[in-house]
Amino acid sequence: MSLLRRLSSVLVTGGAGFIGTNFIKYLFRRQDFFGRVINIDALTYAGNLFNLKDIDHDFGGSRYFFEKADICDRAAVEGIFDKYEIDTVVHFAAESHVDRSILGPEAFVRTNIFGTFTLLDIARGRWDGQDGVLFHHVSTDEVYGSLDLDGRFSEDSAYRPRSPYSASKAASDHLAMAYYHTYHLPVTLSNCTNNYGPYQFPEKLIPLMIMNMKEGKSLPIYGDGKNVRDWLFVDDHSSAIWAILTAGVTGEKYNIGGENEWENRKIVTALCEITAAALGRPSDELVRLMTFVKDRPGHDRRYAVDCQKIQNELGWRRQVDIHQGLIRTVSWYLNNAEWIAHIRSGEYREWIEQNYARR
Ligand code: NAD
Ligand code: TDX
Repeated sequence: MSLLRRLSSVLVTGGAGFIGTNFIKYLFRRQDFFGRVINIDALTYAGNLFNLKDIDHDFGGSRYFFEKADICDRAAVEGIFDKYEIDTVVHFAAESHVDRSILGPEAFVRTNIFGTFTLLDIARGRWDGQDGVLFHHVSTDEVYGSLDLDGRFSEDSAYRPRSPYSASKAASDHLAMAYYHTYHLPVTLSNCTNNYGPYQFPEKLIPLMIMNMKEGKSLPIYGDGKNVRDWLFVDDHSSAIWAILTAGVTGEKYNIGGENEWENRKIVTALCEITAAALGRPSDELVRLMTFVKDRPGHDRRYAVDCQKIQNELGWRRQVDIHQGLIRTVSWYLNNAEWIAHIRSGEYREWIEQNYARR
């Protein structure tokens, strides 16, 4: 049996975002993680350090460090690499919302392509020939394009991105693999389906719907609502990344999926039932809020991935079933009014400035 790779000084980019936050919490919950985490985040609209108040309280200054930095800023990132002797990069930082990429693609090209290039290039320079280091690039199933009713994407499927977001992620995937093939940078890559769970910015389908239900606002369903997404609870994404970091093979890519395909209108109906039960209201009242609106331009019809490779080679399995995951998610959003108020008001930025100014 091969030994698991040890993680000592882990640079998490975009750790103040949805998946990055959940991943950092996941690492510190693990009994077999003894390393430290350096979270670098530019704190865009999607980054919220308030998410990690507990981690900062328990581990700040000893095993957890935050550095406000833009991944496109070479000098800043080089300084952080040197200061913390980074041996592992888990690269989440990105512009992540498809609708925003349609309205303003430039930020996506900048952060997702140039930012990823900058990180890869710094890792290449700093790690030149070093053993035991790893750059893990976190990506999406959207790079493969859109499916009809049948079939699933495998790791060998061709890239056919169709939105500025997925095109920018596809470019970043190609850069990561190019750094492996050309410069022998130890790289792994994962392409995951739609995540859901706590701390997701309420522009994405599931948190937006829960918050609108709570406030009695309409629930906008794009097009005919028959687009299909495969949903994975965010902690299952974290455990898959852990499996890759500790046992993945460099130069390999791994699909990660929930094997949980839902039409949008059906998942929103399920959310109406769960949220109604939690609020003690009749579900019909919430279902009536569903409103079919103009479709997203270039809206991908269906995503689904074959994730047998990570299951067979690394022994990863999804743990959270969709019904339980949705109940946990609804309950989190209904019980975290303070987080929602922060994210909406921008107050959390003041909190960051006050708290981090003292360091
Ligand atoms: P998110 O938008 O919630 O968080 C992104 C984080 O990156 C934020 O904290 C933001 O401040 C930070 N950031 C943005 N630009 C930056 C820059 N230039 N420099 C430094 N930090 C910057 O995104 P998410 O949903 O947590 O997604 C994380 C990663 O996972 C992304 O790479 C995304 O493509 C990928 N992914 C997401 C999903 C999903 O369903 N959300 C699924 C598959 C893959
Ligand atoms: O108001 C809405 N109404 C609606 O019908 C919103 C916000 C979305 N939708 C539809 C569009 C999609 O078919 O719901 C589906 C899910 O939409 P999003 O939550 O915006 O996610 P998606 O576009 O599928 O992309 C997500 O999953 C893959 C993440 O945002 C990406 O970062 C990730 O790579």
